[in-house]
Amino acid sequence: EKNNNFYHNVFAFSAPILLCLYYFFPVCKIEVPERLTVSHEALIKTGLADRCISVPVREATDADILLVHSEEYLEAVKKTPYMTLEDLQEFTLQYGDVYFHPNIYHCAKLAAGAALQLVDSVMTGKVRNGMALVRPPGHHSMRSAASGFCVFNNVAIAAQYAKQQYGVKRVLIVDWDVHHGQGVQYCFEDDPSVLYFSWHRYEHQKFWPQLKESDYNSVGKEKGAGFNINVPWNKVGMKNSDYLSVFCHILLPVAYEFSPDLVLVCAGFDSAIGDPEGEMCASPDIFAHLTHLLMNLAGGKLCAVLEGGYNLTSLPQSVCQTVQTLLGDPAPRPANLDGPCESALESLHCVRSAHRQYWSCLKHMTFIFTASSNNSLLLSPAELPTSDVTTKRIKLAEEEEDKLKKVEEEKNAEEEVWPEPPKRVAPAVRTALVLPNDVACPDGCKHVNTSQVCLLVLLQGCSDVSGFAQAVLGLLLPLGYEYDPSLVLLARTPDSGLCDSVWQQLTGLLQGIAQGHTLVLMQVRRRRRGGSISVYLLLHFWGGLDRWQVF
Ligand code: Q6P
Ligand code: ZN
Repeated sequence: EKNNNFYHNVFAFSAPILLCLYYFFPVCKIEVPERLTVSHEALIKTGLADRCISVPVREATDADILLVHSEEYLEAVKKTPYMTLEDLQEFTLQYGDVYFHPNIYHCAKLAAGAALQLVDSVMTGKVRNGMALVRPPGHHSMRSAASGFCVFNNVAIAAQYAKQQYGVKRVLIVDWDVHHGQGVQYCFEDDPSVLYFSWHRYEHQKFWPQLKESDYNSVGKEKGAGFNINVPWNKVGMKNSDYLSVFCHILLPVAYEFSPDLVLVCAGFDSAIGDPEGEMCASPDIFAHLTHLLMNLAGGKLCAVLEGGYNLTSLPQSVCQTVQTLLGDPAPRPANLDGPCESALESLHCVRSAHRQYWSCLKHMTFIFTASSNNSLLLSPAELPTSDVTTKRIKLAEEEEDKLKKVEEEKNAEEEVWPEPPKRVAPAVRTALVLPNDVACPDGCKHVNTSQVCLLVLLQGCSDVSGFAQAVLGLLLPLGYEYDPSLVLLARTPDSGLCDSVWQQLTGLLQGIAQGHTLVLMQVRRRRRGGSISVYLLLHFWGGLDRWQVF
């Protein structure tokens, strides 16, 4: 069968043993094979699977696994297929929130091997990017310990492998799973060649795995100081705006300054709405935007590897949003964005403060940051909470709130509902180029004949990284997202002061807005007077559109 490999770790469980294991380890009852089957079925049903190349899976070798794990641990896991149920139970009990099935060693080798096959495919240029749907997940497992459903650290192994096999100098790992991948953090804490970013439900250390080192002040050690970024969520119910704020004001500026050669994503979808672990409120289509925003880094080399995600409705929806974006389809218009909530704003501020000594893009705090009160994705300095005062006060207030919340939760234990993400459409021709009649059309572009070329100049230069971070990531992008236009109009003149790479990033990033409806106007010759009149005419001409964004 075509997807034989894919199903290896789906069908391998035999029911009686599985039942026994669940009986002994009830916390693991959400990590079910259906997570993969429903995700795969959704990819087939939406036609997305057909548009992907299927990469065969292999088992990770001992050498691969030893890139991250100790020999003792590997040898111990190797014995698990031969253990009696009793021995398995005992073996499992030395770790937290994990179970060992007799077949899990085999599956874990396939899961790590799948991530490596994906890295190979991307690094050799066989594919531009991709996603590996695997079980068991990996980001909690440590050098010598299993943890949180994880046996081998798939993504950490993939990062080490990319460095070793392809001489990759800098790897960015983005962990959008709702749990902290402490295994990844420990692995690269003192390594400046791997930048690890994780946001996670934390609730002031009350949420699993309840580690002090999951907080924002764990920034990495020694040479790796500044290369570990933790964004703790101290409340549940975080929404799309909170996620986008953290991307715009923390992750993206730092990622651009870091300038990775490869992006790996610990793609857990327990950070989506409806998930019993995360209890967050972000809609599945937010993953289209998170993916899009990362696809402009590392020349588009991105490997996403499944981690968590336990709601069997929002998981497949989120997987589809991610894969469809990887395939290049424009992201859907994000609905109802406003600013981050107060708790997210506090986390944001703490993280930026902890990291400003390491990243020049975070040094200028001047105009960024606002006012949760005016509810904007744009942040300004005026109403920043001061962290020492707030932490204690907030903690106290939260304990009270928690009590109330418990009562409320018990009252409405109903299932959460959210609208299914609307069908995303992509025009068959992605880009049209309108050229003066005497200019030859480059390969890959469709020539549209027209007699008129309009012109618009609005953006003035920012060619250094921190200027870019401030102007584009901290200002334009949040502004664009919040305004939610139906068309983005970009203009470039020879004297704009923008170098090609900045221009390329700019156009790429802004295509996440307005469903990718982007109109770029480039001036070839020097500007003549009357440019603004053409702009006016153009805007008038498209007056039927409801909203505009002009950059
Ligand atoms: C959660 C363990 C927590 C009990 C508290 C890569 C994926 C994951 C695993 C979460 C383990 N139990 N309610 O692992 O991060 O989603
Ligand atoms: Zn998780």
